[in-house]
Amino acid sequence: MTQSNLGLIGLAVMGSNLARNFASRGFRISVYNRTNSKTNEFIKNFSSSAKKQGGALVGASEYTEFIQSLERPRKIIIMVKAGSPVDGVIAELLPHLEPGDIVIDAGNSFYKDTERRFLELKAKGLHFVGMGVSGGEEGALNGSSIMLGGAPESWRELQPALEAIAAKDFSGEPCVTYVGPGGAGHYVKMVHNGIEYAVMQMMSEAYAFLKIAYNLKPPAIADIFEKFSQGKLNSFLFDIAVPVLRRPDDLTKKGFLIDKILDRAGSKGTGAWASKDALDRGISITSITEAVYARSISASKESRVALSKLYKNKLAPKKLPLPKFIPLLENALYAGMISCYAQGYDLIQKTATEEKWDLNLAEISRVWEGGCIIRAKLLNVLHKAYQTSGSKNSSLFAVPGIVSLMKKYVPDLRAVVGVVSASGVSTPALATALFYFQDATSKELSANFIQGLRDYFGAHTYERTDRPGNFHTNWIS
Ligand code: NBP
Repeated sequence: MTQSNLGLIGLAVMGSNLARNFASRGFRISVYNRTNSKTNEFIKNFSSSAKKQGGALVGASEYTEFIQSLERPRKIIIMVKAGSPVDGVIAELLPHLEPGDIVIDAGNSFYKDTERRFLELKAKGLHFVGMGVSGGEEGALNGSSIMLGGAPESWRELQPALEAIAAKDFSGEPCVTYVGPGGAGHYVKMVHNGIEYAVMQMMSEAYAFLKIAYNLKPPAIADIFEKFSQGKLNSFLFDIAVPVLRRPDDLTKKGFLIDKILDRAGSKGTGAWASKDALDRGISITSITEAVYARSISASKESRVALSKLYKNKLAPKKLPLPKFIPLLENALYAGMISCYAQGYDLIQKTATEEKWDLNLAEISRVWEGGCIIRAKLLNVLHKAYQTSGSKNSSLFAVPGIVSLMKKYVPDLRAVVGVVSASGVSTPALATALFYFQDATSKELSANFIQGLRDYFGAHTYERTDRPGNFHTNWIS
């Protein structure tokens, strides 16, 4: 019997598209799903096209059959709901596996779960890989951005197959990389998702201001965003913003769909994971966390509506003529997004140091150039800036190519935050992007004042600027 190159468990949106992607690149892949009818349906729908593309999809209704169909060492991708289902699948697989087999969790698992699973399987002579995959349904089918964590030998074993299915970066290279051991791949994917939250929040702040202060209708905002996407803000998210804003409401046949969508944002929690982890590690990722909070406050629609009746007096919009404001906004978003990447990269660096991961921020920027939700021209700028500087892990604000950009665009970020705030529209992500930049690049902050207060009420001591040591003052005498 011809054996399959790979196995995949979980035939929902991501798993089925990933399996089709492998098959379309000539791989033979066995698939299994808990609910067997989905496996049968999948094979019925896609096996003949897979064959035409030079690959093969093989359905299995039981684990024994599934395992026996795989070549050794077995490479098994799990693409099921994150959390306990992953542990459940691993437990079911274990009796069938042999030392050297590789189990790959390609879902959005929390990196600490990945670290635990890595160690548990290592103790049994098995390899466990935590693989961050970004790009949603379309990416899974046509090419995602892939961040792999695990043992280097697992990477070497999987590299050819993953390179075949990954998206391409700006130079045509596959958007897949070995990030580091254990949970490193899922960690970097978690930070990617946090950045995704912040970028979307900044875009929604720009949308809100154009809508409220300039009274622009969705297609007019779409025109502005379309121009942005043709320039330095070129990105997947600005590209898809245009059809989202232009879509008429098919249901009522009146107006635009965006105006009918309830202003309550959902989330799967990965942004909050990044924020909690940053708090634990003492790293500031304010724009990411503000984006998480913005979704939280959006969820309390009823309370917002009730309170809005008590506070009707919004400030009058103070605005510049639109043609003057648009280039400022474009520059502000650009600087804000760089600041947001700097926050995410600071978190990655701190974690890499604490966990002893040898991460490379040029390479991480590179694999985000294609396939993933945050793919953008800016990622190529960050990748090249790190590469040219030769420093793979310094603060983004210290990288020479970025210093000049921030010097050029931060004044416009400052102007936009001022104008928008004064008009009564909230800009939590953009404002904190500015504050983060200002604080991270400030010689002096106001923390001396905090230390004075802390020493007064709690004798917490303080350090002095003119001599070493810890000091306490008896403030009351
Ligand atoms: P879902 O997250 O919706 O999970 C559905 C799959 O999990 C089905 O195959 C289901 O089998 C299986 N499953 C469940 Br639920 N519990 C199971 C259990 N106890 N044992 C075995 N199988 C179980 O699928 P998805 O949207 O394709 O996402 C898969 C992973 O990829 C998730 O971790 C997700 O966060 C991540 N991800 C998703 C996207 C996206 O755009 N959707 C993007 C990037 C990453 P059944 O058919 O028998 O119910």
